[in-house]
Amino acid sequence: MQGDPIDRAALAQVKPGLTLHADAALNGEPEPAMLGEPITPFSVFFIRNNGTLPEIGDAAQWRLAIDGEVEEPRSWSIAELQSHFETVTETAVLECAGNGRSLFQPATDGVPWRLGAVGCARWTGVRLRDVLQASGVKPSAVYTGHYAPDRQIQDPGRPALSRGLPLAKALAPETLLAFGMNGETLPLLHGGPLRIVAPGYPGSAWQKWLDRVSLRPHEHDGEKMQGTNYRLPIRPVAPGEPVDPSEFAVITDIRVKSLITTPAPGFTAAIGAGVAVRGFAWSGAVALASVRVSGDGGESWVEADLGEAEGAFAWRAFGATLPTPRPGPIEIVAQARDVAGRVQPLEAAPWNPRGYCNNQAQRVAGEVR
Ligand SMILES: Nc1nc2c(c(=O)[nH]1)N[C@H]1C(S)=C(S)[C@@H](COP(=O)(O)O)O[C@H]1N2
Ligand SMILES: [Mo]
Repeated sequence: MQGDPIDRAALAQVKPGLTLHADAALNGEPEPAMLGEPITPFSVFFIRNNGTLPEIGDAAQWRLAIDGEVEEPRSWSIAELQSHFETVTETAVLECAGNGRSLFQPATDGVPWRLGAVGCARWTGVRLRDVLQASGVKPSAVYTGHYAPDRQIQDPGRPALSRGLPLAKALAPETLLAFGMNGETLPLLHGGPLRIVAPGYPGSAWQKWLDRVSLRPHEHDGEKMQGTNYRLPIRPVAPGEPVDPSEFAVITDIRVKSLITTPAPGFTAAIGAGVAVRGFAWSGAVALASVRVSGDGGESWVEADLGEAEGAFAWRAFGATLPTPRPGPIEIVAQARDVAGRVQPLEAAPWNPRGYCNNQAQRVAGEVR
């Protein structure tokens, strides 16, 4: 696959169940029911591209440049990264900031993601911190800028995406330059040979096909760091309200959230048998605390059992059995809470012009009979 620009038909071969969105770039997501594994396999992991898929060629020739506000600019092959720095594996949720966008009213611009633009994988690489420190971080550095060869489909002269991280996140021990995913070589579709892994940050910060990190003396000003791109209003805005781009700030930590993977919408449950609810919950910098589940649309609640986390940035399985005493419609809701007490909104999450960070509680309707 490496080196061949993949088309929609080829994507359907390697990720057969994904629903592809109708734009020119390759964007696809699974149904929640396909995400029942604690470690999301490649075959069902969502894929999000702002532009073309680059032609990568021989991964052995790949080089990562480190420059900008450093004492000594350097460049590394993957093999050199592996031999100079400690290799670590971090299990972490990758969620697109636009996941859940299609639930916003009124609708916003952007890929109309439902709930499947999220997965949890084991990412293997070296710490970005170690590689930056090998070049000597200047006191003037405050942000990283990430670069990759993919281009905008309408304008091949422009990078598809160039985003960055605040220096503290770039130097955090969990932030990786990853060349492995789920115990295998990082696939081209997920940014191989090299990508940023920024656990707790939205997917846009996880630059794929990374060939350069430049330390910046100010917030990175690359494509998709400005205007309304991957930014949220700094004040509450009414749904549909136009907001001046000066009133936006870059999205950092993702919000507490849960995904019901079973039952699926339209399920039936037998009277008296109960219905088993299962899924995963996660949050960003602030740890997940608990998940509660309702079988009456949020009137009454049952505390869910929580599984162990495979590290601070992995998602955690939750499960509960809800009673089904009477026949009729049933609506399941799950609501996660973080240790700071923040919860998923039961109704709409704060509307914003580009439809980011929708962590409203998922509802799954079925019938008892
Ligand atoms: N070079 C590059 N990196 C990128 C993107 C992109 O378009 N180009 N999209 C970003 C966004 S918005 C997301 S959500 C994740 C998706 O990662 P995945 O395709 O491996 O699931 O990649 C990020 N990294
Ligand atoms: Mo994204």
